[in-house]
Amino acid sequence: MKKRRIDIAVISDVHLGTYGCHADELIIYLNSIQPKRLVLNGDIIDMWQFNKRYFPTTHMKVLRRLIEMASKGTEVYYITGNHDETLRKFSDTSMGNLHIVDKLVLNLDGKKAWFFHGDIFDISIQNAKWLAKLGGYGYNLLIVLNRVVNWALQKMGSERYSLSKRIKNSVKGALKYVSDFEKSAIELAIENEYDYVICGHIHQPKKEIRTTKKGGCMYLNSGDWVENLTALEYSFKRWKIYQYSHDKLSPFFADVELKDMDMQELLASIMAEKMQNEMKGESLLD
Ligand SMILES: [Mn+2]
Repeated sequence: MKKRRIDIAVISDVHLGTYGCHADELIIYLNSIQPKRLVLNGDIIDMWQFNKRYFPTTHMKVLRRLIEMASKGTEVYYITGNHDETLRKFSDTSMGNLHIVDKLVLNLDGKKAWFFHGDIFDISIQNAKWLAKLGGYGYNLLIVLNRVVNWALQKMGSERYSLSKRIKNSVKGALKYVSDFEKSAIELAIENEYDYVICGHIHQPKKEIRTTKKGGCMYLNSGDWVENLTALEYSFKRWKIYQYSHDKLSPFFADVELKDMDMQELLASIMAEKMQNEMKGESLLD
């Protein structure tokens, strides 16, 4: 099967290292594409959960595949999120085609695209107005603010701010949060004259053109690989939402090596072979 050639693929909220992560499906997706640029828009590796010591082979394989893509010529941008904020120490460093950043601006066929994870809105979602005035400076300020609040919460013995918990607590609250999030991202993007604003974080895939009194902008969200199994793809000057569940070709890209790694199956086949040989040996002796 030929891999699909696309200009840009965007994924986010993979949460490697957690039970909810659909790593197998993600590997199949990554095997099916050959993007010029791959944007990992935050929460790829979930470092909040690392103390649980869960990191299966398939999750490792996702990382290997990403590195392989970078080594084969894809420009890979790892934008840090809140669950992988530990990597913010390495922001603005590059290793070959792999770049670690906090946010990214790309020129797409003459249009300005702004990529960031979106956790900057966690603490001050109501304050997009003054935030917009601060521009890029406000973004960095909010990253620090979020970090300080989380640090303080942990010091006081309570859990750090968790969006998923908040969403689970009330459906109504969650809906409001999502719409506030989208509104903040759009206002901020219009204020800064971006044509596209591309986020993750809220696990809600979306593509929508929005206008305010000040102008218009396309809002995009790549969704997640926990529940929605979605990505964003940019080719031929347009954006599309990719949905794994609608991809009829995905079975053809299942990783052979990955299947071989099913240890139980592998052990069973080794045992079966061994038993057969032993039986043959016995019958020879007879
Ligand atoms: Mn997040």
